[in-house]
Amino acid sequence: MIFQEKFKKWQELINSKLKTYLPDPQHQPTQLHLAMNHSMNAGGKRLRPILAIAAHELFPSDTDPVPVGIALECIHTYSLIHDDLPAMDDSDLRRGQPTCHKKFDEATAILAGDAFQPLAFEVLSTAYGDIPEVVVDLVAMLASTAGSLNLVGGQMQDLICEGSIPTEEMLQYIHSKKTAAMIRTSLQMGFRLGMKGDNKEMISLIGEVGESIGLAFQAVDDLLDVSSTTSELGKDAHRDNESGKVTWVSLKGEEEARQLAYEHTKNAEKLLSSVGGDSTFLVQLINYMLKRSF
Ligand code: GRG
Repeated sequence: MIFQEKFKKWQELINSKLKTYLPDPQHQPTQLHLAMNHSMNAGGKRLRPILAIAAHELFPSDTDPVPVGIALECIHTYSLIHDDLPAMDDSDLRRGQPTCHKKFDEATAILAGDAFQPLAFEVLSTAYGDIPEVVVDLVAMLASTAGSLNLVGGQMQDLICEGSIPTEEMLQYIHSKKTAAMIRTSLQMGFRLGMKGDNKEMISLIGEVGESIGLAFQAVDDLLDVSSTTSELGKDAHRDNESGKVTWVSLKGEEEARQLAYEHTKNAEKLLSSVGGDSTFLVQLINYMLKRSF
């Protein structure tokens, strides 16, 4: 199957499975559940779930990787809802739709984001309840990635640095925590499902692959922010400059940011060759992420 068809097939499967996990807006409080459905179904690319699925394909098992993808997308969507809030990025548009607080209100958006966090862990513990050692690992991986040493910490540091010029090391720290951590854990969680027993070395190696993919992804995101329009991106374009956010593009220029994205992608490919297994789809996916236009 050609890459695009396979990517679309997984996107559609994730979207249809998401419907079975999202709370029905008929349940009280309707407004909260409508808000969760609005943000989740607004049209995300589902890259993190598909990365998890691609990592599972390296050494596939009979265990379904889709619930791992759903859990990742719950944490990712919560982080986008909260990032868009007036106290953070104050954005009007996300995934081509009004942001959660614009469509509903601020309190509803905060609570919708909050509700996605336990939902992620509920999905993992119910879907893989018959393999408790796997649930324990998946929960530990996702919880640590979502926490103050990764996603939340990266976001905090990003806010602290707004309006100042961070060092290259600081910028790399922010991107590693805010963006790459979720991509790293997507690969590790998908890979974990196919692993026989505990193999810390392989998990760490696949984590390095994810770190490189994540840093490439952020550099591409920064390039798209300056070169694309709001309607192409489905979110407010030129936001980094307006909010005084320093990126690789503003720090080093577009050419260097493009080169950085390329080098991180090639490094990920190189590391992947030491992991082994069937990396065809994952290699195609990371090159698609490098060339993406939205
Ligand atoms: C609020 C705890 C907390 C964290 C927020 C996700 C995030 C951290 C900030 C969003 C702003 C941003 C540009 C982050 C870096 C790149 C990124 C995560 C982009 C969005 O991911 P995509 O392009 O989005 O995969 P879709 O909508 O396709 O899922």
